Amino acid sequence: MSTQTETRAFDVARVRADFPALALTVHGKPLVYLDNAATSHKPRAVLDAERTFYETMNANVHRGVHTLSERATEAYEGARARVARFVGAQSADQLVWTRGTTEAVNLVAYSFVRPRLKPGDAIVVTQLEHHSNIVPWQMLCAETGARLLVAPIDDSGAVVPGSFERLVQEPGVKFAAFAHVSNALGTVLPVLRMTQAAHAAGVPVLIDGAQAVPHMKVDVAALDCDFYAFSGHKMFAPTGIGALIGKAAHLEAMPPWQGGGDMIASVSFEKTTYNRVPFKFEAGTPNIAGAIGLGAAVHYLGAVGLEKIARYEHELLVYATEALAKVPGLTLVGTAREKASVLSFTLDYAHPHDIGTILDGEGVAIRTGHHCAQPVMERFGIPATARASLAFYNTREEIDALVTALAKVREMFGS
Ligand code: C6P
Repeated sequence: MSTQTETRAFDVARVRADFPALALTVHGKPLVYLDNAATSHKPRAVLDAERTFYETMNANVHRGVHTLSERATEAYEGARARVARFVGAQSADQLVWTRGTTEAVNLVAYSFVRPRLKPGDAIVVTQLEHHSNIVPWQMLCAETGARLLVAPIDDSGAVVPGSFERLVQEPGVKFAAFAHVSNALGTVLPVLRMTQAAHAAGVPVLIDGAQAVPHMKVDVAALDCDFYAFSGHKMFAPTGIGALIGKAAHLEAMPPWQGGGDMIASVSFEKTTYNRVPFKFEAGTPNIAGAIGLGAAVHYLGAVGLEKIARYEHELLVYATEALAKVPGLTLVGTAREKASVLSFTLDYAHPHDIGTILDGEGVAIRTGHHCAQPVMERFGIPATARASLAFYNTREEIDALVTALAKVREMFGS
């Protein structure tokens, strides 16, 4: 695709101008930011929304009758409605604000799954999961005597066909949790099929959408998943805010998990009654500015257009995959047919940490290591990879800069 066609389909230069951090230089070189799976940069619309909150309505929510508190509450609840709509939830009450994906998974583990487990029961995950979709389940298993069953992945990094479907049918399986998109490899999991298979076996599911929501249109109602978790900071919103979407009936039936202000209806030493959903899961003063920032981020994404973003990123991923294939000694780890925005690789003459350091010297930011997905590394028999992860503001020129910087690594380490 020529730059001209690219411009017509999707004006990447215009989008880039919205992100102040993309104009940074690092070690005297223009920043080439390819670490979007770790966290994304923020458009001015998000930065402005946070600033406007603090400058024009800073107050606590749900508490005051004064004007600022009413303004803050309106903006905060408006953001909840907007974010819920963005992922296809039928009601804003289905969205519980959390600190991010990690907290959302832990909430479900503690409040929904824990009371259902007895010794010998099981939870199904996949080998692709991020640690935050493994460890909370392991902690529950250790506490209750339940088992963790793991659907394996094949050499391409896709879940072995039929393995998940078989595991959810095993006796005693009470829950299944799996990623929508793998952060370590970029594999897109067949989440609709997996949800249907789990439901056919009577097993509720949680989908970890941390790496999906920034890259594709997500519709939780169409997926019919029981829970869907995601983080604001990976989708161009501030850190410290994220969401759990839950089916209304589940959220109603679940006990609260943290006690404190705002999650109660009334408190006395004899008896405390809880607030309604979703507030009963939101103890304490929330991240008000963060929620408003996330609301602004989804408004921004909606204006750019998720379909356009997905198409552009797919083309960029194909371009990057072809470009990296030409780098001598480079092995791409994760070659599943369905992939989104992640290129994990090794070089047979340099350790990933050395690759990352040399690339940084060239202004190219990638992540190196196990990416909080050590079982994935173990599956491929490697300790770490170098990972370039894309967002819709990245360009072909930046992929070329990555390839040029990799040539420097070869100069220094290659034979
Ligand atoms: N992955 C990465 O570099 P939090 O930290 O709660 O916002 O998100 C955790 C998380 C959960 N699931 C997936 C699939 C993820 O990718 C992440 C975060 C980052 O890959 C930081 S470790």
